[in-house]
Amino acid sequence: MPVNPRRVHTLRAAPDGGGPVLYWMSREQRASDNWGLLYARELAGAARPLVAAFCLAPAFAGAALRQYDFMLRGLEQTARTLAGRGIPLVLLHGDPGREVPRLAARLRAGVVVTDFDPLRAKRDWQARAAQALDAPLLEVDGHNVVPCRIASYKKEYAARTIRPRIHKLLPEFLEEFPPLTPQQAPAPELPAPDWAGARRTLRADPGVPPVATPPGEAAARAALGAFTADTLARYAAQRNDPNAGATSGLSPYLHFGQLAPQRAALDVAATGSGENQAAFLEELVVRRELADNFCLHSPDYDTLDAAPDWARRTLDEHRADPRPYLYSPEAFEAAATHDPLWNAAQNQMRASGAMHGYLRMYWAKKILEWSPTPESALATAIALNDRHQLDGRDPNGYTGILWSVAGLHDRPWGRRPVTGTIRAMTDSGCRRKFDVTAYIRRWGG
Ligand code: FAD
Ligand code: FO1
Repeated sequence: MPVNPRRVHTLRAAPDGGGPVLYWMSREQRASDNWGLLYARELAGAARPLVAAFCLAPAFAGAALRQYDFMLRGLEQTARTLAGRGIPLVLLHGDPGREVPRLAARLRAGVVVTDFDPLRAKRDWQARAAQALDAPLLEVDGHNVVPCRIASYKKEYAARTIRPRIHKLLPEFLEEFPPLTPQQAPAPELPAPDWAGARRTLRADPGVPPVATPPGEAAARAALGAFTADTLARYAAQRNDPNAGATSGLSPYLHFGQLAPQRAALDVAATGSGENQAAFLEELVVRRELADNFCLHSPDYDTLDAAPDWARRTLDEHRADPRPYLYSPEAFEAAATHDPLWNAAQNQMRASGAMHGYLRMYWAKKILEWSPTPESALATAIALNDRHQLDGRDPNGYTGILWSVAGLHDRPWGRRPVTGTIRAMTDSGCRRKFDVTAYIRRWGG
């Protein structure tokens, strides 16, 4: 079954020279359920060699040892799975915008296929690669069930505006994946990945150590299986309770592309069509694809310029309001505020590389209240989220933080000091929702 051509977007048009097909793996770091890899395999057919490559950037958006360790251990597993299909994975390191065209030239690649990714750094890598390549550069959206460029051609205002567009297109795109057939043409002689050597090129802060979450495609599928079998039945009712363990925990696997969101959607949809499935698919498909839509159409996605006008106005109107508490980024990082609940959430993130979604909203909104300016609040929230969270450095993060701090995809609420009409969350509001004392006892506040 051919890959739907509407998942493919041309970044550089040029005649296909007929040489080997190069798949530049970046966002989708998996062998199965990977539309970019499947499309490259389709182009290779029976006669052309297919080569995969991953370029390790020495630094990426504040990623620390925690995130690089998780990613590289997952990539090692993916490389072994690909080798089992006769597809070599070349591990490059340095500037992807330069290293990938160099490999393409060495291989005399006839065409290069890579993953859709709306983040600025990725689009810069792709733009510079496109300039240096002779071969065509094709982008495949392997992250969204409905390709981001197809779901909408503009910045959507809210979930309610993108939802109907996505639901209308699900019958076309929420399809089963074809298997990845083994490579038929003889693969060129290529160096085996030097994982230890690549790790030595990293400039990743060892101060944020690896976490226990098991990385890789197999662990991701096991987590999905455990979710659909045990937790999904509680999802609608308990997903906002940080003590209930009622969410999937899939975000690190989705962020690093070790699991296809479409696989999660297919497996959850296969269990039925009740309120639990609907609630999960709303988050996994509508909310997540809204985040990619936002970052694709708002390249300034990590600044207040990308916030809605009403929100920027209200934050400006309240700039001079006295802050009830003021903390430096260092104090926030050290969980040294007056609020035991906020401190416990910060502790959960530092210790485990994760924070429950409901508390992420509270966590970011309090940073807005207790920072000297909205700009510094945004910078602090992004820096801490990208430094400690396994799933950070993701369109979901920039979108979630802009939603919390600057009303993105939301509407005005009752006016308050400092935060104006930005939706507020309070400790007492949390106490009405879940057992705050139990959560503080567990994570320490
Ligand atoms: P589940 O509830 O099991 O949801 C399944 C999947 O749906 C998630 O893995 C995620 O891919 C998607 N999803 C769920 N909620 C959202 C949402 N609100 N927006 C977009 N997609 C969603 N998510 C990240 O992946 N990386 C981040 O850095 C990140 N930072 C956030 C910061 C703030 C301030 C806020 C409010 C939210 C942030 N989110 C982020 C979104 C959401 O909180 C997480 O995706 C979710 O908590 C991950 O846990 P889970 O996989 O158990 O979620
Ligand atoms: N993508 C790459 O192609 N090369 C990298 O070296 C790389 C490092 C990296 C580190 C942390 C992290 O969270 C993501 C990283 N990514 C890298 C990007 C990742 O593959 C995702 O594409 C984006 O982060 C999400 O859009």
